Amino acid sequence: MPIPMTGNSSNRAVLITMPHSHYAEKARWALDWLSLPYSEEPHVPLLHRIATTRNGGRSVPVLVHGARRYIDSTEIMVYADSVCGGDRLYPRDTAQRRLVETLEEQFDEVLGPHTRRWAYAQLLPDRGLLRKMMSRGVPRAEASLLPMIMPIVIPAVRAGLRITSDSAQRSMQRVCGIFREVDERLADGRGFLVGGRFTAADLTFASLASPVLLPAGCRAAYPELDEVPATMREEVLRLRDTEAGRFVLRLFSQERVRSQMVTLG
Ligand SMILES: N[C@@H](CCC(=O)N[C@@H](CS)C(=O)NCC(=O)O)C(=O)O
Repeated sequence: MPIPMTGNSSNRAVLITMPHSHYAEKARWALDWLSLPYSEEPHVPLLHRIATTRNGGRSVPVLVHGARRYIDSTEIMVYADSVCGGDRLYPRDTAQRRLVETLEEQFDEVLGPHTRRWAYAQLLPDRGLLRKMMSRGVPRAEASLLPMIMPIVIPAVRAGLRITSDSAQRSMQRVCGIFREVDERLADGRGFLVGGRFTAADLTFASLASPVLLPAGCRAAYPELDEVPATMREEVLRLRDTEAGRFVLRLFSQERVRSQMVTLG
């Protein structure tokens, strides 16, 4: 059972995010799962850097908890697991923990960047949709600046992530490769990737696969399936219809909804 920390404001952690970030969803899911009280502080792209650099980071998510700062989603999960007693997301068993960490690293380093690049390649041309995604829950003043920020952010994302139609296609091939590996791991009928229970490996796979599956229950600000371009929709539906895709949809519908205690603010 979750061990909630006392929920007074001095104990409450702050999670700095961008609304559409899948790495932020990974950290948010971990905090929700562990029932660690926190407030979320979402920012629009570019302005997020004011909040992250002030706390010694760069990308989102960043977790601020008292005097402590965690500037990477994995650091946040490891910290949150330990502060909530340990053995919740990272098994105490050494061999299992090593496998969880190996899978998490592969999903962080390969799956996350490739799902992001492919999804951005589909969505960058639709400014209206991007604006809706990037402004969800952010301070009103930041949302009102988005029309001025987007002409800077869109080319920066294209250049920074080296997005072309070829690179997007290659990213989808890498995503399919990882989905096949997960299919194989699940082929014996197991319900979770490691040790017969939900761990950081499952949470990381589901969160970082979410941009190509747009699962119900995901708290990242994604478009609805019927809002995305037809080519994206077809690919999402095809991926949902794989073992790995069905696994992610199940994790969101069963595990993600178990604990939702965030306060936006
Ligand atoms: N290794 C980092 C990756 C986080 C990441 O790539 N975040 C992206 C959003 S999905 C970001 O903040 N990009 C903008 C930036 O780097 O300033 C983690 O796991 O937290």
